[in-house]
Amino acid sequence: MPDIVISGTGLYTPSESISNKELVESFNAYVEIYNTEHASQIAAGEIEALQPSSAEFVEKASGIKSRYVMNKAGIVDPHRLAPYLPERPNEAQSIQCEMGVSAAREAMAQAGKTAADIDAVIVAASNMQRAYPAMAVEIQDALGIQGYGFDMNVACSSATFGIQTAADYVRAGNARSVLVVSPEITSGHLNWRDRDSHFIFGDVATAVLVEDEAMAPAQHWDILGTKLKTVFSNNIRNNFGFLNRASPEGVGQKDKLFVQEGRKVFKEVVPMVATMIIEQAERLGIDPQSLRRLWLHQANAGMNRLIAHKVLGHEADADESPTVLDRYGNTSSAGSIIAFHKHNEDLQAGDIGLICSFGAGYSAGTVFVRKVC
Ligand code: CO8
Repeated sequence: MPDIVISGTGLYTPSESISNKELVESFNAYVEIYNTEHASQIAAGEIEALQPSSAEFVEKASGIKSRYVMNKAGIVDPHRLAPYLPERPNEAQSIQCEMGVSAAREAMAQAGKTAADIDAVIVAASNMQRAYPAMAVEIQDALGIQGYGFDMNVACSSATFGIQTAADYVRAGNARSVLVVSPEITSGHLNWRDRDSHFIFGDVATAVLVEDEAMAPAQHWDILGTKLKTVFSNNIRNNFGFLNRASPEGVGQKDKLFVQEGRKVFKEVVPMVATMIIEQAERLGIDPQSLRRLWLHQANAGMNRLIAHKVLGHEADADESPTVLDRYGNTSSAGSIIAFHKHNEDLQAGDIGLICSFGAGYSAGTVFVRKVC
């Protein structure tokens, strides 16, 4: 059976970003407009006045300071609070394809690979911009890759589920080199008018190249073991779909955009993920406390602090559990891959670390990796 490795990673970061201050200013302008327009109903007790948001609360509750987005103008317009992402003609490259291709090219370049070396493309992300043709097939075509491609969605855990799926294809001999691409346009599915969640997400794309070690470059990461878990929960949900459409404003149809019970998610997911990591480490004969670095899903700084503490047995510092949440926000499945991509070069050969994701489903995925050379 082949040994399976990560031989390259790539990242596409949008050019525009929104600070907490900018976001809260436009949200609060919207609140003022809404409350003024509905003053008589509010005074009559028919509806409740909207409450302003606070940049201090956002940073304290989540650890997020800013987020990258594909379109800033629409999101910070208090009369709109939603990105302008116009539909493109079918003949034009679609936006998720454009982002994914950019990340994929970097991963391929890092591994010294051309399209001819790659057998399959998996697009693993929380939201696809259309039902079909699969985003993966468009990305495959744009890169000039033969073979096959398909999309999969396990919300924030999509990338780690994609990595295990890719590893399984290589292990089974169905492919030797598989690109796992995660173009996350979370801004299209976030209710920017919801005070409880308007600050959470950002846009980005990542790519991971999973290969048979025999064809990998000298510098790569061995995949020591992967483990996936899902437990049904309604605490994070989005009912958008071909049977249920969202209005651009998301008003009156809140469940057609992202909704969550954030407190419950926090409380239920932390122990589930920490236990899963510790059990899987022990199964692989790895002392969890000896893990050199944790590249955790980037949803909330407090969650990551608690999970890292439970796994390592002490408060983790930024070197042991790096964060990208402050600048990127929650980028769904891409979060742990961004952390890995940006914070792995300084590790030494033989160092063992963990890429871990968790989110809606509930879902969680672990990928234990060891640096080679
Ligand atoms: N400004 C000021 N005050 C606020 C604000 C605000 N914006 N929002 C809430 N408050 C107030 C509340 O009203 C409340 O006041 P009071 O105590 O008087 O009632 C107080 O602040 C506390 O509110 P919360 O309980 O909501 O605040 P928390 O401390 O729990 O923090 C978080 C909220 C940050 C959401 C936190 O609960 C959290 O991060 N939980 C985990 C969330 C998580 O990990 N979710 C996973 C989502 S990712 C996923 O899997 C989905 C993938 C799909 C991606 C596509 C996306 C579009």
